Amino acid sequence: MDSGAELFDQATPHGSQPPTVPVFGVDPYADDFLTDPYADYEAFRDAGPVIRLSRYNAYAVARHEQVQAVLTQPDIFCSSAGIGLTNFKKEKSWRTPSIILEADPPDHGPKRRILTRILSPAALKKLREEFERQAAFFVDRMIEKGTCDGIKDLAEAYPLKVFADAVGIPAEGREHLLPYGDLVFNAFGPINERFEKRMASAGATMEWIKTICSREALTPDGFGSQLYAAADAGDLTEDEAALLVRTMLSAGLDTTIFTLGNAVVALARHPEQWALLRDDPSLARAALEEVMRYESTFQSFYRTTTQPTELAGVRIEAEQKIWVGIASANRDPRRWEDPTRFDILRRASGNLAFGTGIHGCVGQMIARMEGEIVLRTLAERVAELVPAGPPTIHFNNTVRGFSAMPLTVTAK
Ligand code: OVM
Repeated sequence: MDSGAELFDQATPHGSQPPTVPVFGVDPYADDFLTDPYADYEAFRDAGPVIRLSRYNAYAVARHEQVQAVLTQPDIFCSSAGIGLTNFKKEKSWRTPSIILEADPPDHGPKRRILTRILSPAALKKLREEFERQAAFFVDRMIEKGTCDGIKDLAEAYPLKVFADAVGIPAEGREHLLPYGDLVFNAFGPINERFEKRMASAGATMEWIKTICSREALTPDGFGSQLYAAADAGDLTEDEAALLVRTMLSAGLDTTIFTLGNAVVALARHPEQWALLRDDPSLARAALEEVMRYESTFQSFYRTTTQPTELAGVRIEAEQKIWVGIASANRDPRRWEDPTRFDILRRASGNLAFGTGIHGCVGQMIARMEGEIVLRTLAERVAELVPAGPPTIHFNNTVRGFSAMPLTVTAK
């Protein structure tokens, strides 16, 4: 792929020396880019601390240092103009904006605190035993089958059972959750043909999501009902409670599903790393962290400048979209030793897969709990975990993952 940079002179209002911003014409949402984005990310990082993506009229940061800098200055690099390419201040979004993800202070904090409380360590502790039981069930079923699909039989099946149960969604209609998540994450890129095609067949899915976020649709004991309890306590309006149920369903499935899938694919492709985990299941937590660094599910999104600013010596005007390459930051050799190596023994913490700053993933504890339990259960129960065919990539503008991974598994 040709992703060579050209140079872009910055305007010089006061005759000072203009830094040049490298310009890339490549489409980071094209199938061939998404199939293997990592060489292009390297070119982005090597060209400079701030570059331009001319096709989308956006700036971009691909190095760990600048990604972190953007995410920790939410007053300058805001979320309320949307975290995709659509600028909510100028164009209408495909759905009502999220009241947490796509909000800035002071609106953001109170909503964030409610989710933090519902997803607290004490709340998660009550779920752990059931999450472990379900992991054992799905892993044992894979072993019984012998030849199975690591994506359908485990990575998709597990969160669709345990997380949807935890939110309090009925079993019926859960097949809409993945197509809905697919729309949400496609919309964090451009509204391109990939988005439009899937939106065109999503009528029933959009309807189902709307009804399932209502008070009446939810079981009495789940996270969803707790959001309505917050409404009853006067901390949220009824509409806000529904929108935060929608947030849980938007943010809590595709993310964990693709991450579990990326873990299975990475372990199946690196038998020596699988052997390390199998021989010491207590490495599950570290293995999950390395999967998130090595093959970050949420690859990229945007921030929008609220004012003229300077980043790494580069002047950026107000109202500019900035592509934030978190998956690229997680492979930046300026931050990681031998970043292209999948190594579950490395210290992968400090990776930006969950973001960082005020919008850092509020669900990261339940996500880590799911991931750790699944990887530990695999390590405890499975001896051989061997590819029975190549994985099939699932193309999405923003999340990276697979739709199939044929496997042969044997009992330990
Ligand atoms: C939301 C939302 C949707 C997708 C992801 C996310 C990663 C949040 O609707 O609030 O966080």
